[in-house]
Amino acid sequence: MAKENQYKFSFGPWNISEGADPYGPTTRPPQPFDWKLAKLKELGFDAMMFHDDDAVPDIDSKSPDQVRKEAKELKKKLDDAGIFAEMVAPRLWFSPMTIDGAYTSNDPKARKYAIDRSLRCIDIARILDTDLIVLWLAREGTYLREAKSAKRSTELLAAALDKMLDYDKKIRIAIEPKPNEPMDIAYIPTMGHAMALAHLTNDPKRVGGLVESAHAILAGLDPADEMEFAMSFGKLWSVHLNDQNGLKFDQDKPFGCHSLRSAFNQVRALERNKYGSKGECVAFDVHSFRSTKIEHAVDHLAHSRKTFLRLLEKARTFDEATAQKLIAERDYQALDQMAIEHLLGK
Ligand code: GLO
Ligand code: MG
Repeated sequence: MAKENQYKFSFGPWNISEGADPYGPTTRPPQPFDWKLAKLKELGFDAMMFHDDDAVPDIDSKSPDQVRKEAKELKKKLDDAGIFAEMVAPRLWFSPMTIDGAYTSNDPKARKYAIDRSLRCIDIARILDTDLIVLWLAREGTYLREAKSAKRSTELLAAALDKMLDYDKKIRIAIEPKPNEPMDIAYIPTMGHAMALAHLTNDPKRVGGLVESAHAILAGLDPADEMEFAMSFGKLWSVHLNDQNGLKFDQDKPFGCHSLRSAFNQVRALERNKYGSKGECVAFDVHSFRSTKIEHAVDHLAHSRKTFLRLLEKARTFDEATAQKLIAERDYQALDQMAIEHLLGK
């Protein structure tokens, strides 16, 4: 198996989930945070991702002092386990305040709520000793075009980012684009949008991106290309590896389970651009199938990591010299077969 050297792995508490879907209830009992942290360690992961309210549950009902106190307790727990926090993300899509969007809501009180909450999230990140804030802009879109303006929404997003960048000069913000779900059409659907939005802020170099494989596929794009696009700006600050069978609901399947070839190309993109050499993590934003029994509640995470390491071996042993020769000869037919044979193995 490939050496793990520069790669550090993470997942979030929400990736050990209970199997509920819009059509049926949970199928597995919930597990406490300490159980999830112990599993993360047991599986050989290095870091955990957090929503602000994973770190401090019921955050909206707590004073800033209480939030800080609980974040410090969590930091101690992580230190004791030898695990670091990769990032913190404000969960801006649950509150009754953000029904019509957070930063782009038509209600100024909702927009203020979203910014205040994002600043609390930065407080937590500071205490957990990470400079990375992830923004999945879940409800920043509309159900109908007449309800909002894309130009005004883009300006509101840039203004919200400015507030965060000004609040703490050390944080970096990684935007996690997604084209749809829960919204019909989201305002920042692709990495191109995220990179462009950075340039409307007062500190573009501190605004980068996170590519989730499934989100790129939902946008009709190639995840490996989305990753290399962000890396050409030096701005791929995290990845959420998973898989997705075409244009359906967001499936968050185990990495490589639908398209091994696409997964191979994602790993190859990361490897050949030395992803991870500045401490970036490989995160798996995957979910168990609803049918999974509790005894197997973390298998999708172990499997995703194992598949990544197997594909890393494949990326490292890909015959680059022959590939270059075939490219020079424009024999892409042979290059295609070479990639297939390489993945099939002996
Ligand atoms: C949903 C997203 C979500 C985010 C997470 C971190 O589609 O992938 O899981 O990654 O909330 O912000
Ligand atoms: Mg994600």
